[in-house]
Amino acid sequence: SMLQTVIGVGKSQYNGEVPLSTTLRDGQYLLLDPERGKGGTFGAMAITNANHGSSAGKVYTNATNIWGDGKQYVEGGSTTGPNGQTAAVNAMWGLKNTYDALKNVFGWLSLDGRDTSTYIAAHVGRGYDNAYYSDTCRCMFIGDGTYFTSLGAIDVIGHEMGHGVTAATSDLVYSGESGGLNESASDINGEIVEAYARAGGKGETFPEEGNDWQLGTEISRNATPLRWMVRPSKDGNSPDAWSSSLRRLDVHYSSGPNNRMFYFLAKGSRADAAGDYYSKYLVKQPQAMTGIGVDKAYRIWFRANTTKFTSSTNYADARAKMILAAEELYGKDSRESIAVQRAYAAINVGA
Ligand code: ASN
Ligand code: ZN
Repeated sequence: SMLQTVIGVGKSQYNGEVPLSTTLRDGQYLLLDPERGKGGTFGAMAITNANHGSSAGKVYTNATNIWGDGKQYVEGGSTTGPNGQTAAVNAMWGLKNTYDALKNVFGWLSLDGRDTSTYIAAHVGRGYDNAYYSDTCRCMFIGDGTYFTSLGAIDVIGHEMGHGVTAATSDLVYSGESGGLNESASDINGEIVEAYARAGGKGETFPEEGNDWQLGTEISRNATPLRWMVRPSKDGNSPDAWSSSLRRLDVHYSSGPNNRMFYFLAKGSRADAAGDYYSKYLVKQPQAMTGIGVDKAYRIWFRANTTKFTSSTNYADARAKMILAAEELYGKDSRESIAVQRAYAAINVGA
């Protein structure tokens, strides 16, 4: 059959009209992007329609190359095409931007760095309020949401694809301290990729601005994000600093201190009347520190997670390996490696 790559138009829910790389095959268009990934289940990066079931379903097809209607996806509602193409557009835009950010900045291809293609199945379950990565299919699933709106915001997709990168590299065990670090790796990826997309989705460095340091603000109906990176305890469950009891928490809470460490490393810390930088959970209040910038902070974190962490890495081991990664990239006793030490000290690790 004839296979041709074409640029389509996606009318997304969160990012307006976006260009999508699609495929024309036998007279119909597919949400299949042959420029991003090869092999895997569909031979290219794809979006499928789970059609409210639990399996991936088929790749989206359409008679024209205009997808979705840009409206908020409503279950059984007003969006065009099978089960709302708008949710599929959200997914494809998030996946494309995650893929491009990792490729353009790190030369990292798809989940495994070897460009094995992945996909997202949209409309999993009914009114399902979550998104997740599965290492069985090396793919992701997003729900339509009930409390949340369609779980296809860029930081959510970046988070889920981050799980795929971690699974292919350090493979941090998803419980205890390593589980918290696994979750944090995904939160960091989601946030960094979102800012990269907002800045235009091009270039070999991560932009300094554009992060809201909150996960899932766009999918929230009441502007309450899932997680706060600057002060994780705002969610009522996450600690702001490491303690010996952290390992017993749900991984979406034990991620908090490492998220905060990453924020300090990138942007610095200072006294703040609103309490965003100081916390009742801290044994020792963080000393004011100067950040090294988002780009350097993520280079150090990504190198540590993909080349140094093991499946059992805990907070203390993460600190040691982050210092090593900073030394390799920027030199021994560099400003950057000292900043890593200060950022971990600020969450009570290796002070
Ligand atoms: N969205 C969640 C996550 O990726 C799903 C889960 O709890 N596994 O962490
Ligand atoms: Zn996660």
